[in-house]
Amino acid sequence: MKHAVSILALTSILGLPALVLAHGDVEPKHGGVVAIAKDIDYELVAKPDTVTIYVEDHGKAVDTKSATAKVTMLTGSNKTMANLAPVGENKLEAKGKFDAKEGTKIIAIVTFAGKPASTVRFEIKSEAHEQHSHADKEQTAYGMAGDPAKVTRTIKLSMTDNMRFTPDNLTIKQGEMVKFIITNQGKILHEMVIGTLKDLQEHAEMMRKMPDMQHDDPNMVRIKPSSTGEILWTFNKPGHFDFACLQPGHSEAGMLGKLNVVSSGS
Ligand SMILES: [Cu+2]
Repeated sequence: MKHAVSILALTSILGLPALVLAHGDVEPKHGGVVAIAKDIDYELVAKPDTVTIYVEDHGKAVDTKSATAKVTMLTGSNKTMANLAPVGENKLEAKGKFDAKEGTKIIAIVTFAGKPASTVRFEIKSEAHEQHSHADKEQTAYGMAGDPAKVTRTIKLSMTDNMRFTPDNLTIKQGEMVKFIITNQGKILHEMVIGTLKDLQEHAEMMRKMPDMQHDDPNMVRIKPSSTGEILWTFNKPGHFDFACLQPGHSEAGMLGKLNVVSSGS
């Protein structure tokens, strides 16, 4: 077998349904899987002995000579890490032994010199699945990323070291585009992640496996002590959703909240 990976697809590590593609489909050019982060396209090709990431900006190759990438592959409970270095043109590559197969989740932290790192997530799916990309404004069961120009409501929340959000039970009308302004009043790091309890639990599990992993998904914000952060979220689907702090142990200690999105028809 020359290659272990055939058709690849991508979802977020939360396993969110990839329904709407805000940036449109980007076709893989090298037989890999394409993910978009901050408007840059990344194509990951995983072979048993090599992992390569190709970087493009709207179809144009991005010179990667000042870039590096740190890749974490999770296949079941097996974790493999690799540091990718520039190998010319728009490529970053690492040699090693990689066991990428259906179900493998791959997280790449790509850093260009002098710029903040981007987190890019890939998941290898079977051939039966279609190619999807995880765009920033992906529709989820609990809404989608908001637009700062279209905020219709602001909700202030605080988080404390006794593992509570205040308030922790919110009623929102379907269609509201909410700007959450969240203040960490504690002395330790907290975060707020919006989702369904199931997604949040899966995410918490991933956090336990990779405690150093940084995130930049639109449904979450990580807030340092005595600091304030924001989430912009459009609640375009009715239902009962949740939010939580997924720092290890926090949601288990009660750092959770409820979001009740009431249908615009009621
Ligand atoms: Cu917390």
